[in-house]
Amino acid sequence: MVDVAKERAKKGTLPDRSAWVGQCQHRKATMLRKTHFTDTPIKPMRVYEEMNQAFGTDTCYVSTIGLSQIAAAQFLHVYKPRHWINCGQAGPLGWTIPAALGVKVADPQRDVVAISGDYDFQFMIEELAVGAQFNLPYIHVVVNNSYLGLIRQAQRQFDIDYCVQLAFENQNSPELEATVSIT
Ligand SMILES: Cc1ncc(C[n+]2csc(CCOP(=O)(O)OP(=O)(O)O)c2C)c(N)n1
Ligand SMILES: [Mg+2]
Repeated sequence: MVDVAKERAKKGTLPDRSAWVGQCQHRKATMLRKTHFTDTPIKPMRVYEEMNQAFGTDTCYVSTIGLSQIAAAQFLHVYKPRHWINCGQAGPLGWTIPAALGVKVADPQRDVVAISGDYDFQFMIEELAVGAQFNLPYIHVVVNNSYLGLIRQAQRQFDIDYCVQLAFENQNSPELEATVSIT
């Protein structure tokens, strides 16, 4: 595709999209959404604000699917190519932990930060032990809303609330540390 585009540019037949690019850049610079909420419990937007402050411009984010991933794609600042590792936005739950470990193996110098919803995180939680066994350090941020949030949202908005249970009491990190010996 790039080759074809280059050829067309040479011939002068490539459409000029610079006005559209300019509009997008203007919207990005002026229409950022509010993140500075001070509510308790913490609002997800505030999580991303804190992440943007805590993690540097070299950070490589890994995520899979869910409200947490969709919001991450919109709120997190990614500064380099191939530093937003994602399986096509609608991926298989559980992918995040093994994918983060894979990125770390492929490039041990990378600062890897994974971001999951609570359900994605627990889907293949046993992989944390693999990370510990092979000494693959990375940071995992879990946005825990005790819900399959993306599915619950569809239930409520599209009137398909057929009493399918999507809320669940789940793990929290002190219990995890005790169970899998990971900090
Ligand atoms: C293996 C698999 N099963 C089901 C789904 C459908 N699905 C997409 S998001 C989601 C809920 C995710 O919940 P959570 O990880 O807690 O994220 P949240 O939306 O709450 O942020 C489900 C069940 C999927 N993508 N992959
Ligand atoms: Mg959730």
